[in-house]
Amino acid sequence: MAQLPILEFPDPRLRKIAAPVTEFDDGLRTLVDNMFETMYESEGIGLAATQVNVHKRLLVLDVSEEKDSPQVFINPEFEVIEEELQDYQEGCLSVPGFFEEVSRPRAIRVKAQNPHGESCELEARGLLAVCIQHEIDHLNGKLFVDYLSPLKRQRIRGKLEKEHRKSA
Ligand code: GNR
Ligand code: NI
Repeated sequence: MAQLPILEFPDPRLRKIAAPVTEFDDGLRTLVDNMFETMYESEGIGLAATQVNVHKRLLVLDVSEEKDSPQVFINPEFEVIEEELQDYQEGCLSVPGFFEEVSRPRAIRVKAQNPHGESCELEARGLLAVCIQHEIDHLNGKLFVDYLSPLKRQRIRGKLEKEHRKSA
């Protein structure tokens, strides 16, 4: 297994739209393993392929306390089943150090495939619903900072660019 580098805002590669996964092969399963290692080592609760510069429609997550419930979603799609919004203080491994409230529909139905190409479906609410929507946004080139005011987004951008210059 290998840990993969994570792209950070405002890297333009985070804006790419990911393409559907079509090959359910060993290469895909290796990518999934490496994404889990990267997510757990970074202490994230989710990771989209976009964040590791792979522009394919897959994400991994584990929202359990014990970190013993890995879930993989390939070619995920969702529909809102409860329009009522829930606010959650979101963070992102691609926007390190910043946490801001985002409102999203509180319950969704998700359709996806597993690493063998089999279809699965589930209903999600609470943190799981937040995380799946956050990750699917990544696959569509969208970040949680896009929900903030332009001023807040600009300040975060400026601070991260300064960090990147320091470490370059
Ligand atoms: O680790 C993460 N925590 C988190 C907290 C609130 C809402 C969403 C998330 S996802 C984030 C990991 C990440 O960046 N996934 O894309
Ligand atoms: Ni994220």
